[in-house]
Parts: sequence; structure tokens; C-alpha cells
Amino acid sequence: MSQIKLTYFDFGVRADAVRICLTMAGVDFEDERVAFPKLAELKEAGVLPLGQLPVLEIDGVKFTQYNAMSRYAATLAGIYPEDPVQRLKMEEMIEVCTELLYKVPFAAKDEEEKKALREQFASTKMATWFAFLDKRIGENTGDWAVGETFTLADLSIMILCDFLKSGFIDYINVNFHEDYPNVKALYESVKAYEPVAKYYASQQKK
Ligand SMILES: N[C@@H](CCC(=O)N[C@@H](CS)C(=O)NCC(=O)O)C(=O)O
Repeated sequence: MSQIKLTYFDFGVRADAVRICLTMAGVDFEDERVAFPKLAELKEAGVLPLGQLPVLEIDGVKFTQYNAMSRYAATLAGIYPEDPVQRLKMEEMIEVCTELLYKVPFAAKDEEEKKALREQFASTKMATWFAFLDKRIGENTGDWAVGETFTLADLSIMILCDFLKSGFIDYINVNFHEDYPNVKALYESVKAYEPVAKYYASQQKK
């Protein structure tokens, strides 16, 4: 059996898809959660391949890039569709979530500028991406983001909404997704989906 260790913060955004999928797949893995200052320490020690987290270590080989890890774990969990069109639909949504995360304005000269940049981001690009996800979900028949089957796109959208809900990105409405009825409904369905609900319930007990 492979030795698997995921190292990240005690945060969902770039790790929960991997954690949930490995759990769904029944894979035994070490879920190492480090405090924020530990990143600098690990970088300094030269133990992170790209100086970044998350890192997924499989039998001594360290992998970077959370979407790559998520796809690997989703494949093990059986939620990575084989049909090319279903896969394209799923990937498109995952990439929208990823792009949104990468484009949140972080650099600003002061709080006032940060507030202005984030509010502008929320009302323009972010609104466009959420409206797009909402439209796409609405176009598909079935309960899930790409249609009849639960896929990694469902997790990606739920995790993005949870990240916003955490309040980590200040000046952006924590319930931003609630203005988009299909995204809102999907978020609630994913949270209630048994393997996901079971995973989060198991985390609360810790
Ligand atoms: N492209 C990487 C980005 C990872 C990333 O930026 N992680 C942040 C923490 S959430 C980090 O390690 N930042 C430190 C740095 O980039 O120097 C991925 O998809 O995993």
C-alpha cells in the first residue's frame, strides 16, 4: 500500500478536494495541517519542491499543484468522468473556480485601496464568473454541476463558496454565491451529499 501524505494549512481551499476524494476512495493518508508560519520554515528548510503548499507526497515523491492532486484523488474516488464532453464541462468549471481564486486582488498599498480593488473585482470579474457557473449548471440536466453524476466540479464549486464564506477575503460578501440560484442550490446539495457531509462531520469530531 502506498504511503500518502498531504501537507497544507488547516484550511479547505487548496486541499479539501484532495482530502474528500481520498476519503471517498477509502485511501489511508496522513493529513498534515500546519500553521501559517510553518510555510516559511519549510521553505527555508528547502523541503518544498516549489516553495509552496500544498504538497502531496506519495511513496517519498513530492507533488505540487492542487488541481493536479485533486484530479488524481478524484480519479481514485471515481468522480472524474471518462466521457470527453462531461470531462470538458467539468474542467471548464474547475478552471473558472481556479482563475477566480488566482485573480482575487491581494496587492494593495493600504486597506482603502484593497477595499476598492476587491469591491470592484466582486462586481465585475467575480460576478461574471459566478453568472457563468450559474448558467452552465442551469444548462445541464441532473442534480450536479455537469449533469447526472457527481464530479470534481461539484467539489470545486462548493470549496470556492466555502472559502468565500470563511471571510478570508475581506470586503467580499461571504454569501456572494447566494445571488446565483443554481450555484446556491448546488452548494447546498454538495454539502448534503452523504460522502461530503460524512467527511465534514468526521472533521468536527476531531
Ligand atoms: N500553483 C500552486 C499554488 C500554491 C500556492 O500558491 N500556495 C500558497 C499557499 S495557499 C503558497 O505556498 N504560497 C507561497 C509562495 O507561493 O511563495 C498550486 O496550485 O498548488
